[in-house]
Amino acid sequence: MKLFGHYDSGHALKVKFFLDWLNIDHEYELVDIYSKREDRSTEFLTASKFAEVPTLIDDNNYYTQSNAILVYLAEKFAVFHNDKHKQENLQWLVWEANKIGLCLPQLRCHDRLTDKNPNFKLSQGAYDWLIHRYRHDVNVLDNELRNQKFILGEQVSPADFSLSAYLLYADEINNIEVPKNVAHWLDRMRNLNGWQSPYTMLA
Ligand SMILES: N[C@@H](CCC(=O)N[C@@H](CS)C(=O)NCC(=O)O)C(=O)O
Repeated sequence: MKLFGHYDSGHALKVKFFLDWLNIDHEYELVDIYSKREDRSTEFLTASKFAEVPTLIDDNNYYTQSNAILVYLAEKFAVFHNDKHKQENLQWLVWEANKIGLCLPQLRCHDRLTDKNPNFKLSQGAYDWLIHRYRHDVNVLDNELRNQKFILGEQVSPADFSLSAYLLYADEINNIEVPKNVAHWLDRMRNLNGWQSPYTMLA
């Protein structure tokens, strides 16, 4: 199994942290996501339908889209307890892609990464809207976590790796607050086996 990623990618962090938590032996390769797409390696471009990280190669099959990769791995390593558990995970994985995964990556790129790509700079209107979206969505998450350790109860689930990934970079993003229940849950994520800073895990 081989994973392609980058330390600036919360999408890649979801998959790398999940593999490390599961203690699955795998190869890892850093892809320069700031390079021109056509300059990336042939192996990566062949495997990655969208030329993006994360991309996973397993048994000569190619997998892209972070949340879809989490589902593939959770199925392969029997992490879902039953159909209901899988469905509950899918609900949060789809929510993440449209909520936290919409606002935080763009805000972080705007605040931290415009030197690497000037196109990451947001207009004031887009910036204000994403901050507004974040504040609403993080409170949905905070409310859900008020009486439980992880998103689906007492045990960590694949959805936690997805929901937490960009929040684990929250201290790099200006003008956002992490509410109390979310902050405690992020501490629990950092206490799981396999956790290291993204800059170490995905170097
Ligand atoms: N929806 C995708 C997003 C993947 C994505 O946007 N990857 C970025 C890094 S976070 C990337 O590879 N960017 C390089 C490029 O687009 O050329 C997922 O969930 O995996």
